[in-house]
Amino acid sequence: MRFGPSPGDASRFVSAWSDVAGVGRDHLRGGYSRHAFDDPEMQLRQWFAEQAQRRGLEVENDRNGNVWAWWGAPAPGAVVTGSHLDSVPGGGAFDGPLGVVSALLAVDELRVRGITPARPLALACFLDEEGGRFGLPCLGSRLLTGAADADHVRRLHDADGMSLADAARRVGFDPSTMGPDPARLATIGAFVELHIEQGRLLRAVDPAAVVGVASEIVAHGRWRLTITGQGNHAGTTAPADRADPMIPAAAAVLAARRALSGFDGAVATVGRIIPVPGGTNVIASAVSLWLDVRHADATVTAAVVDAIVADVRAEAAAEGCTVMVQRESMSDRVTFDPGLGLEISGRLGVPVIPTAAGHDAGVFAAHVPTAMLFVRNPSGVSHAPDEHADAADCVTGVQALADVLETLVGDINPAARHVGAGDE
Ligand code: HGY
Ligand code: MN
Ligand code: MN
Repeated sequence: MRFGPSPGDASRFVSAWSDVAGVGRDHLRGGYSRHAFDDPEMQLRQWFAEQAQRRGLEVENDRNGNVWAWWGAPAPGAVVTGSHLDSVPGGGAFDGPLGVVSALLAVDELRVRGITPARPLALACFLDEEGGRFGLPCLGSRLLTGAADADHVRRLHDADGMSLADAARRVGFDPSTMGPDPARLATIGAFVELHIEQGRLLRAVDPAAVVGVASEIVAHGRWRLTITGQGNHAGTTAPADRADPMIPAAAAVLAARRALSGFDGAVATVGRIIPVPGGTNVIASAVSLWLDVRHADATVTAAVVDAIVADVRAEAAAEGCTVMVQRESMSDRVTFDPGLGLEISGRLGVPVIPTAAGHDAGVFAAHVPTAMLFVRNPSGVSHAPDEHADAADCVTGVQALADVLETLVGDINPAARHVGAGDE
């Protein structure tokens, strides 16, 4: 089997990529802002459905806002591949869409190879993987597998106060259908997600490796801290008369970094902080901030959060403020199917690496044999406009995905295969 780009593949990738590259550009933040059920994400869903239909795939929306495209009638043992179309605010182009575009092109590659799958093959785009709009990541895969409560999800709201249910209805999706989908889950025989690598581990393990296979995802979660003080005038309020929630909030930001010295391998981030009312000449009355904390071990992740919160509470008490802590999401450490991962790594001759990034594949891993393919990211930068993967590497990723899918779906009539262009 061919394993390396050919001109035909590269131009096909560049053409497909150019279709999505302009959708959802964020001219204020840079990069892309594509969020659950917003116009850019809906535009990408539409593009995906059209591309799938052009390939003769049967497109359907499931009860949880995920989109599926079937090659062959849905049936137990189906092989599923896909990712997400939404981004973080001001995110990169590749995180999510690379897995979706690669899945479409992998179907083309299988056809070039003359494969007719012996098992159903489905391409899928999952709702709100980043949690960028409603705060709960991997929303579509969590709902499908029963890892998120549908009533709680329907009540989630975005920064403008719109509920997920209303946002869904606005685009013609009935949120009342949301809930576990055991029948669909039972059809999935294996799930494979291709994703741009986030971080630079692949290069550290093998500088020549273009593709890697995921071994695990570290434990990670999100905590919202709401710090309440006393709103007041920035000029006429003496320091002794202040209960300024920004002071404990500042402590939280610094504590997130300081806490790591006590926990090897942990990371903690405050990337989002919202003062109320947010006036330049106003002492805030309240501040909401979000902690993103990750470590291979969930108990260490919890210990890091406790250490940070203890610092914040001490600072808040000194400032006359109160602190409320809400855990918004938690994902335990996930180990991907070792057999599948090693089989893929051996077949492709590529390294196996862990990741600290969450994925829908991490949700499915608890239910079905699941694997992830990473495509080299030279800078390692992700969740930022500079995120980038070279087209040639993306094409190699498509071929690797096609190799994996070919192995998993089999061929209904191998004897009838013609030698596809470039097959050796
Ligand atoms: O946040 C994450 O780890 C993933 O990129 N959604
Ligand atoms: Mn992401
Ligand atoms: Mn992603």
